[in-house]
Amino acid sequence: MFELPKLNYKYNALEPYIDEETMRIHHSKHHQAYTDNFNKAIGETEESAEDIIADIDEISEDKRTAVRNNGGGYINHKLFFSLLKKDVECRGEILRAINKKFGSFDKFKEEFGNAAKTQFGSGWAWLVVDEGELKIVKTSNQDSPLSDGKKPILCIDVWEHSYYLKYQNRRPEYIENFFHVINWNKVNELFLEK
Ligand code: MN3
Repeated sequence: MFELPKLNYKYNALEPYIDEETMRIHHSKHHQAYTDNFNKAIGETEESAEDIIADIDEISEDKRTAVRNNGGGYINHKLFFSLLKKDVECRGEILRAINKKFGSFDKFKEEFGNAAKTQFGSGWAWLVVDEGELKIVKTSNQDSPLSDGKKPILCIDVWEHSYYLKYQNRRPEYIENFFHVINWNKVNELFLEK
């Protein structure tokens, strides 16, 4: 049985960029629902959720869509919530790699922001490591880059439930403010694991 991962910060810790009520509902309702529905879809298993999603084609066809959507929702939110912390500076290896790949941090921010803005409908924008290289990708619904063999190290949830209470239709403002709550130390750790 998979359990809802606990947050190591309070629901109000990301104010004013992400409001307390959004965090409470997003974690205790949405992430909980993905967790419960993933358990229902997958049943007993010894595998990690990440491995299941990476090898999604091995799941029998009758269960695959439910596992992909709810297992994806489970691991995507697990990563997303673990990467949030206010006012952490981007530095170290990850900053060097970003500068090398994108030219500058501002250029990276622009490209990542554009991916998040232009994801049509519900989905995610990601910074991934793909064969040793940093890349920005988008996915729809709860699809994970893991299913394409890419390792996600940063993600932004652009489902309306992640910003609508505070930002309504102003997705670009949510994305701009998201840059204040990225735990770059954690992103750096994931990058160095590659
Ligand atoms: Mn969400």
